[in-house]
Amino acid sequence: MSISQTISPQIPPKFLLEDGLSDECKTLLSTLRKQRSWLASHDFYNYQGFWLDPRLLGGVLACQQQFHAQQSDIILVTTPKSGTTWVKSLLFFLMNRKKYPIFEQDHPLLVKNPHDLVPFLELKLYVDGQLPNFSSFTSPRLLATHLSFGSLPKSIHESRTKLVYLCRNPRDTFISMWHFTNNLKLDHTNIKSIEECFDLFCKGVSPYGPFWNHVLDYWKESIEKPNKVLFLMYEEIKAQPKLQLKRLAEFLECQFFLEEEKCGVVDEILRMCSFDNLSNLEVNRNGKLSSGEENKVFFRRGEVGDWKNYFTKEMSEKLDHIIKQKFQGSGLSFLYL
Ligand code: PAP
Repeated sequence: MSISQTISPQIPPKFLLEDGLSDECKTLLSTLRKQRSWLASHDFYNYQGFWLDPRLLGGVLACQQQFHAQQSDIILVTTPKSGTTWVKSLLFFLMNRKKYPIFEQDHPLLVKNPHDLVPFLELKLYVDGQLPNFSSFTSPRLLATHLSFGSLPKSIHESRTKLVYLCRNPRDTFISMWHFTNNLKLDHTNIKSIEECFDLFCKGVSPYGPFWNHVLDYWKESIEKPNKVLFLMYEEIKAQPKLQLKRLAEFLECQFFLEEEKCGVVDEILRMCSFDNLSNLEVNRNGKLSSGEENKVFFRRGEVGDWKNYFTKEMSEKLDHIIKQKFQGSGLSFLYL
């Protein structure tokens, strides 16, 4: 499939627009290491060890300086394209099942995209450097971020805030990221090839990359502080959705009652959040996020193993070699199919 077939013209999300970089960001950017990025229009900058689109820096700085975590906050942290949309919806159903009973016809997830209900700190709430208004959030606040462990706002480390971490095997993550980046491009004539992006990914240059540092930092933290960080993998949720949802509920101390299980609540949450169901809702077929992206760009294939349609033998070997080296001794391994 050629990438041009998958592109639809759309309004670029706010964080990709040219203007609006504060003087603080411009000064900081001038001191940071840069690398050519997946986007032809500008470079990535290395901030605190991770590669960032410069237009995200304002949001990152603002949330680092201004976000005050509450003890009851629940923050979903993910590597980009690891299934964030899916787990946001699972979290929202799970934590709000008293307020919004699962079987009701007017559940918010039927009319809103999960990204609007569980917003990203640095991409949505603090994107213009503004202090967001949290007044509509009820406790526990459900929030999300792609930030690396070391770049999280200090108050998250210092509070009892729980972190749910999600990652995905690097091959499918890369393919999903490549499609998504191409869909976000403003100038479709300047599309970078899969080979070029793969080369950058292998060098650690990807949104919020290096991929392996992001994953390893949270993995280690989840082992050291299992009550603070729950480590989830896309492939494991695919393979054993019920088990993983119950694990999530247990970690967040909101286990399912026997009565709920008997009534089919667990199965219904999984059905509602399934790729088929979510991607076919009118809001996700034709709606847009408040930040401008079309909701449908968050739903592509939703499978494990799509990498097989793109990876050559050489690509698999090269990435395997890197992953083996980076994850050696960590006890962590990925599932590819
Ligand atoms: P983000 O980082 O921009 O928030 P994220 O939701 O993490 O994106 O990743 C999108 C991927 O999750 C897509 O994968 P694909 O490109 O390989 O298809 C998307 O299809 C997949 N996805 C979205 N919703 C679901 C779901 N309900 N179940 C399984 N996969 C899903």
